[in-house]
Amino acid sequence: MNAEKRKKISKQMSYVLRHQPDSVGLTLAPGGWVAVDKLLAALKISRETLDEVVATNDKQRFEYSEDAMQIRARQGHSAQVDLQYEAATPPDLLFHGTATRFLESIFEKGLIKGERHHVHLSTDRETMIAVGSRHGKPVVLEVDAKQMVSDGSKFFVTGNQVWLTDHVPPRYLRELS
Ligand code: HQG
Repeated sequence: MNAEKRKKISKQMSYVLRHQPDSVGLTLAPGGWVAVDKLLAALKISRETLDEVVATNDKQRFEYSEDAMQIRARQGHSAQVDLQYEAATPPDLLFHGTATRFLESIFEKGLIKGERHHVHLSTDRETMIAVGSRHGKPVVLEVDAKQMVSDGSKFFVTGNQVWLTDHVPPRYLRELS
């Protein structure tokens, strides 16, 4: 399968597993899980194809259950589902990539999750530049996760090292030059 074909299937999977499972007659079980055989039937692809897309996905967006009978998106959902993340203690500093055009609003309201379940943060500045570039001229914000934890914020980490939280108030944010 070529990279273009893999990307197309990955996008379909993101749509179904994060946003609109009902568009193909599926529902997400707690944790965001869907039976693999149902997803294969819905997307009309083989298990071999699915395995290849999951294994080669640039951001490791999807994961199988331990018995490999179920699959889910690791994060990024807007569909209503209890994702059952377990709280974890983040590193002292995290980063968020965004576009310069959002900064004024971000320093007014903080980082908000919008349609998604959480605000997405990372330990990796480089990745965050790429994430910000999706929206315009990229800029990276430093998040004082240590202070947030001591002030009572909860964090979650996904299997591909994306850190999630509910809201980052402006006082914990600093623009990196
Ligand atoms: C911004 C990708 C104005 C926020 C990435 C972002 C990520 C505000 C945009 C994942 C704001 C939302 C998520 C405020 C936040 N005022 N703008 N108060 N607070 N924003 O796509 O973080 O490829 O929903 O900075 O790798 O860009 O999909 O979130 O620019 O992990 O797997 O509003 O999506 O992963 O955009 O990206 P998004 P995001 P995937």
